Amino acid sequence: MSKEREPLVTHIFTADPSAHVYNGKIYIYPSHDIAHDGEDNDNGDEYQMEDYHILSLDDIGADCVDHGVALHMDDVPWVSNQMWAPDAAYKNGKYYLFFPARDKEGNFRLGIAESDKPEGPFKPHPEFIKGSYSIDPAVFVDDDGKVYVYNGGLWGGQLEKYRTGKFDPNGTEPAADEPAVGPLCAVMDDNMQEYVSAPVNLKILDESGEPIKAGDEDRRYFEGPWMNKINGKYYLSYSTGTTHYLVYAVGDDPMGPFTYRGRIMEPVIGWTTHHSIVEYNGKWYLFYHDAEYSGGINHRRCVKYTELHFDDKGDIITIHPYDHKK
Ligand code: FUB
Repeated sequence: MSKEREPLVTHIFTADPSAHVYNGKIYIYPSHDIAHDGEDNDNGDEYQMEDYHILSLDDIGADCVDHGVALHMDDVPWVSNQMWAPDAAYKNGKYYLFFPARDKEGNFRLGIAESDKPEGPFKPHPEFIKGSYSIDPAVFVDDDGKVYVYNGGLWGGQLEKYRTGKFDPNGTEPAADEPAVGPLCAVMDDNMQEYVSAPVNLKILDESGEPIKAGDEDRRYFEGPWMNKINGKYYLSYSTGTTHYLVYAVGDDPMGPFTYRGRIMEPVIGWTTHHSIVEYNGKWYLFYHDAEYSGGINHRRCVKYTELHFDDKGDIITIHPYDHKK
């Protein structure tokens, strides 16, 4: 039985879980960490992933099913390496896997692969999405059917290298007192093939309506965006990277602006923290990963889940990931 705050599976290392409910089950679209002994650095070279396994739970608490390899980088013509955090979406009777990977020039791009089944196998589009860059796609289908792709990650994810609008290999983050770089958002065309227009950086504001500054590392966007619509409000959640928090900001429109609201989860074991939030049978769950099972090896992570609670103002109650062990 899969239990709350325990690894969903341990026969492979998994991370960056994107959870969705399809056909009454919870499907989890994670990265697949490979246990190698290569370098661990700020460029993310330790995350050498090559394929995706889709996981599913028939119910909360049920045994987790690994559906095997759903897509391998050898089957994607434009990919050179590092298939990082994916997400999935259902539209027009098909399932779409969105994934980041390095192209033949070594730049991260987003690709799409399609299937008739939520667990795949997925058939990749031959090219990456034109105009896409950086990592960590999160695909949100709004009630009107419009599909938004959120993404972006600093450092290894290259987001700060596009501040001029073009890739600059020497591009850096803004100064500490300047507005932070926001996550990207683009709208997909109805056929789920291309962006309708170029991605834009979203605004995340503080309680005074001022942009969160790059030096505010407890609150500024780093990577791993996720979008939920809850009681008509758009909850954008993300990782703060260097300070290792999962946090969220709320807005009235899927393209923002968003106002910072608080912390979802305190740091987990391991450098990265990356999550998704899903409603299942009237309860909310946070899917996340940590490196507890591998003894803290950053690139040997395990996906877990725990119930998420809101207070009566709609604020998320902060989770302390290891408090249940005290
Ligand atoms: O798994 C590789 C990278 O680590 C992801 O893209 C980031 O979000 C971080 O979890």
